[in-house]
Amino acid sequence: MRRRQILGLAVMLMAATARGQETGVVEGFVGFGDNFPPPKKLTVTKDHVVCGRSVPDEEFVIDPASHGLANAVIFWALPEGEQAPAGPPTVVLAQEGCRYEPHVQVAGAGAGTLQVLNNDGILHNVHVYDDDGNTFFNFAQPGFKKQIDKDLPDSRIINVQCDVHDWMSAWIISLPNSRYAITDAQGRFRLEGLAPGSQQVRIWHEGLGSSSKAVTVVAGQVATLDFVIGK
Ligand SMILES: [Cu+2]
Repeated sequence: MRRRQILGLAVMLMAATARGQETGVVEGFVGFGDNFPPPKKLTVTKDHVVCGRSVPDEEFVIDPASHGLANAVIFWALPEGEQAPAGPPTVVLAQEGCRYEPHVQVAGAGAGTLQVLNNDGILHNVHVYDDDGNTFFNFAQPGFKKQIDKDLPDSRIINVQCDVHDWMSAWIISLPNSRYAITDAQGRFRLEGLAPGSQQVRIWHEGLGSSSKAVTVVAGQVATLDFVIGK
C-alpha cells in the first residue's frame, strides 16, 4: 500500500514536471518614455469628514522612477479547449473613503457574484455600466447597508461609478477564457502557464483603451514583452 502511494506520488511529480516544460512565461512592462502625464488630484465636493478634501486621480497611476503604469490588464486568450484556472466566485468591490477598492480588478472564470461593500457609513449610489455605456444596475447603498450582492453583469468591461460622488470610478474586467495579469505599481506584469507558440497578447487600460502585440512563448523560458507609450 505504502509502495503504491510512493509510486503514485512519483507519477504525479513526473506529470507536473512534464506540464511545467510544456509551458512558458511572459514578463513585461507597461509604461511611458520620458513624457508622461503628471499626477492629478480630484476635488472632493461633499461629505468631507469621510471623503477628505481631495483624492488622487486613479486613471493614470505612474511610478515616477520607472515610468511604469499601474492597473493595465494584460490578457492572453486561451486556445480552444483549454480551461482558464477558476477564480474566486465572488468579485468584491469596497467603498472606502469615497474611493473604490480595488480600482481595477479582473473577474476570473466562474465568477458570478458582485459583492459591493460600504465601509464608509454614508450614502453611496452604485451605478454599473456595460461595454456600451448602458446601465446594468443603479442602486442606492445607504450607510447602514454594509453589503449588497448582485449577479455579476455579463459584460467584458464593467465600469462602476457613484452618482453621489462623481469622482468615484472602478473597473471590473471579465475574462472567462483568458489568463491575465494586472500591472503592479512599477508597471510590471508576469503571465505564467502559457502554451508555446506565437500569439497576440492584448492589453487594456482605462485611459488608453485596447491594443495588442505579438509575442512568442517558448516552453520553459521567459519571454519579454514591453508596451512603452511615447518616447
Ligand atoms: Cu459615493
